[in-house]
Amino acid sequence: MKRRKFIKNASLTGVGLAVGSALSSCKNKVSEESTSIPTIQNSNTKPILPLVIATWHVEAATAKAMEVLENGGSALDAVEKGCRVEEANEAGQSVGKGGLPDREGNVTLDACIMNKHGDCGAVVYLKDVKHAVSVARKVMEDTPHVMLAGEGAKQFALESGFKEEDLLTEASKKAWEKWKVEAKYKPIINIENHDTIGMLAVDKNGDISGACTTSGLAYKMNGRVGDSPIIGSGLFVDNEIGAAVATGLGEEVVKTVGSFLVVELMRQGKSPQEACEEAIGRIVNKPNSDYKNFQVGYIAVNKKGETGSYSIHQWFSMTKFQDGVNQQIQSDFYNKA
Ligand code: SD4
Repeated sequence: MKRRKFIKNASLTGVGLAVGSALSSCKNKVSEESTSIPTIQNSNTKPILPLVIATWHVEAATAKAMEVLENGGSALDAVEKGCRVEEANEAGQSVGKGGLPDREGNVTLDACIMNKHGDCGAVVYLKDVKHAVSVARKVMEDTPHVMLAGEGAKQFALESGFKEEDLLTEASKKAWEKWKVEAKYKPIINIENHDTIGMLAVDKNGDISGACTTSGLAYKMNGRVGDSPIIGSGLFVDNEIGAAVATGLGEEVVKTVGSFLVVELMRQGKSPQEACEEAIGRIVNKPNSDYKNFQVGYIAVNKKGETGSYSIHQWFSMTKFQDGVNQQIQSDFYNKA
């Protein structure tokens, strides 16, 4: 099992240990010998804006988003442009081009986006168009709808000028062919097939937007859609309160409407960290919860610019770009047994 190596985390104490910015690194390359730099995560002072956070180790994506924000772009532009970096990265086998296919060899993408007004757009089961997040934005901006699926989503994308291309790369095809030898399907925790990118940005005006994009679970059933494009589950933004985004086994996120729950918990006064922890608690504390066999992780930001992340199992991380530092922060987690 391929595990990522992470820096140590101290998110519960409000102190994160940082990896120096490595803008050119991609998510599969994590230095084991990182220098740690203490950073204050939560404070009562004026938020240091702009700010970007994303699920997993995606420093190139958060760097792109920050570039947009520093050039005066909106949080919405930032999350879209940031997510596109991973969608175009063929080495990442869980987002956009190069995503691992379903059991029948189809690469199908799910994505959504939400802006400061609470407007949102989503695509599900999108084939042959890699920038699902941008198609989702077009759904939000150019249609009277929130979600388009399958053939209709593709038709809309092509009519809107998106390029049609085969998303199944040689590497992903080989991985699928190897999988077919045994064709055993069960969600596996903490490996590359749980690697959706969810991104939240707060621009210099304090306005928040978010996006989420994925090829979904590797070797899923044909037609399966997860949490990532479902507003309230994979992503939720309330510009008055904050925002949250999820990764991991989508079915479990959908059952607890996870991202909406995190935002509502922040509305009740919880910090982003406390809200993420309680939302994970809702999953693991269910009677008969099978949490030992799957992973879910949340990241969140509030209006004060405080951030949090939490997962069921170890090895989930958040990338955070704030105040000139683009760093990976390992998430605290529930299952310490
Ligand atoms: C899904 N939540 O389709 C996504 C998968 C994921 O990292 O997050 N992978 O269920």
